[in-house]
Amino acid sequence: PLDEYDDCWLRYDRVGDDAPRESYRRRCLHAYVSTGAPELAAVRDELRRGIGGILGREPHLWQHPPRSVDGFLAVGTPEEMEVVADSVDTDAVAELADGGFHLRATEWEGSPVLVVTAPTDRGLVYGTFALLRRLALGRPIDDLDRFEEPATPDRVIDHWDNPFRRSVERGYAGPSLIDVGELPALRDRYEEYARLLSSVGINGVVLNNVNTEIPSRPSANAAMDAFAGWQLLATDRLDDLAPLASVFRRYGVRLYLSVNFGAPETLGGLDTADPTDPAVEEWWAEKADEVYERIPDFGGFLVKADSEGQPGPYDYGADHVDGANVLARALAPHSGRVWWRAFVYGSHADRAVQQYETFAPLDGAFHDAVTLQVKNGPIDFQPREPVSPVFGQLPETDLGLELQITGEYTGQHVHACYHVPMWKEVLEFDTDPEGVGGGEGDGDGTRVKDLLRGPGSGIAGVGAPGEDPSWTGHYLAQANLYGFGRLAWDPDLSTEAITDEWTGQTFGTGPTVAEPVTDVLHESWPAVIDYTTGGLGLLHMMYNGEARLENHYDPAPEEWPGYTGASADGIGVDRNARGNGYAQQYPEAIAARYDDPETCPEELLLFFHHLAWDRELADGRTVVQTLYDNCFRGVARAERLRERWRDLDGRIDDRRFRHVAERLEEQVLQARRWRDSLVDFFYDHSGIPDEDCRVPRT
Ligand code: GCW
Repeated sequence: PLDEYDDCWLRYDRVGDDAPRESYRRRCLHAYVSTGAPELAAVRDELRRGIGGILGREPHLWQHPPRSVDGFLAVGTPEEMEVVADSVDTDAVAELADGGFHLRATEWEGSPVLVVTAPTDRGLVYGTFALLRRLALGRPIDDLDRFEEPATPDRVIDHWDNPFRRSVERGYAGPSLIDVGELPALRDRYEEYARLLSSVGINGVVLNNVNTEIPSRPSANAAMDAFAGWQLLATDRLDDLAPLASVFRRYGVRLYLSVNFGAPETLGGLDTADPTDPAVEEWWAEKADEVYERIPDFGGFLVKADSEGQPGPYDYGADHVDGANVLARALAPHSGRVWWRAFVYGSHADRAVQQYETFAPLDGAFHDAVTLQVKNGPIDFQPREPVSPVFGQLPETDLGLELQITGEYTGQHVHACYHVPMWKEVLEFDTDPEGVGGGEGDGDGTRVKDLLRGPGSGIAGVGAPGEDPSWTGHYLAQANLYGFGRLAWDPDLSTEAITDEWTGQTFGTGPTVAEPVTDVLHESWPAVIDYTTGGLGLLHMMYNGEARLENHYDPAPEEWPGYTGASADGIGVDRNARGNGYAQQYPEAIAARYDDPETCPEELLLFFHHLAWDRELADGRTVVQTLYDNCFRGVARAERLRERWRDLDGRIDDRRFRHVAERLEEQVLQARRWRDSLVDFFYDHSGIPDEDCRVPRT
């Protein structure tokens, strides 16, 4: 039925003959699960659903080791369960990071046993999901001996949901998934959502938009606007959140809130929110106490300050350290954290330069409980950007990488666009190729992923899910939610490995299904880059429009001349030594590479350089010809996505087949619109026709 939520990658379809079903049955149809914390109830439920689906029979659950049967599954900590303690290296288990787990197939009193263990209850949940993933993918279990732990402590999803009107900024899957206005009443889907998040290792949810008030936006319904996100910190609202926090807690997921920096005034009635004022300090400390009385495992506050109309320390003559630290001092006694966003711009002609300039001088001054949350690129979630120079250059600051799961600039879930390869590019970026910071050098210094491993660091992913039964609007966009979690857990995973996992669990492991799905995913990002940017590092040619919820979709290359630098003599922006010096914000080796058009990677060329239209690139084609060719290539790629998907007709369920097929049809039309708009724009400025006579268009 249409109102039922899609199971996404937790379908647990019956595995086929090619899976080692006999050993699955032997080791999983009887399960001895510890009865400890609330998380263990989640483990039992998941085993029923998972094993029940995969093997067609629910496991028998035991409260003690089942000696009468030939093989069983044991889930618990070594302290609680003797079977476990007997079967594993308990010291190695004790050393695992929070969330880490150990899976081991062995024998106990002569019978086969499969152990899922961990030092914490959260780890048992992750271990259970990891085991079920293996089974769903038909992978062997008889030699299992695997230790896993998350690479980064906090793996958080940031909702940009506006309570209580339930709109989602940059959301393309209907209204808010969580109806905060209806709390404390709960809906079944909250638990389903917690399962999805936990199954990929996400351990935090920020409930509301970082825009906690939208003061400048006139609304037809002023009464609704009055209920902006800043009100969630009100005492009675906090009461309402506690039951929701309990649902998430069963799955090891903590709640966070975006807070408004002006809250001491707007909510507390003080006459200032100046972070250096003792009354303000006290207000935040008391507020934090109130939160933790109700939600003992609360994650912390996320703050967008001094950015796009949100209040911040600058309003009081203070700086970002003052601002972040006053909140940190309030949260630290409860082990909570402040995620302070670096997305601050407005005082420079080119916003790319501002974040590094603002935050580099503050390195070392932030409280230990502050995580500086930095978008992957210096502009704003464009289809492709260089990695922000903040990464690698604030050694004394805990960093959180902010990625966008939702497709604000990548087709808004009408278009398919798989973000995992883009995120891999970011995570693998070497911030210190010469090893100046003590790394190994020669292209193997400190990668972005290495910066996110320590305590206090983390990864945040913006949005995607909504009330739509598909969760994400486009079924293929589920792959981005999945991939985000998996990469946050283990950034060393390859794109291919993640695609295999997602595709196998979501559509099935057989090649006739897995190969077309994989091809579509893998070709989608290159397609979107080509037709929305021309593939040489241009960006933000999207229509801005009036309504925030609708913009950034259509092509409008003329709208933001500052981003393209298009003129009669050439195109691109001199973010280099001849221009605004952005390239020079990077360490020397990187700066040198970007500063010279000969060594600058072609896919970023026009991000860093304003070049003549007829300048020749490495393969002998001119800049403008390459732009034309890439735009046409983008449409050809979009058409291939559509064709390849057709191979799945009759091989997957009709509902998902048709839903995606329709969107790919639309994607082709939109790709052509984009191409036409871009090539016209390039031609209008350059006056140079296409060598293949496609432009000017007739
Ligand atoms: O790019 C902008 C988005 C805004 C968003 C902002 C931010 C939440 O278009 O919708 O506001 O980034 O990240 O703060």
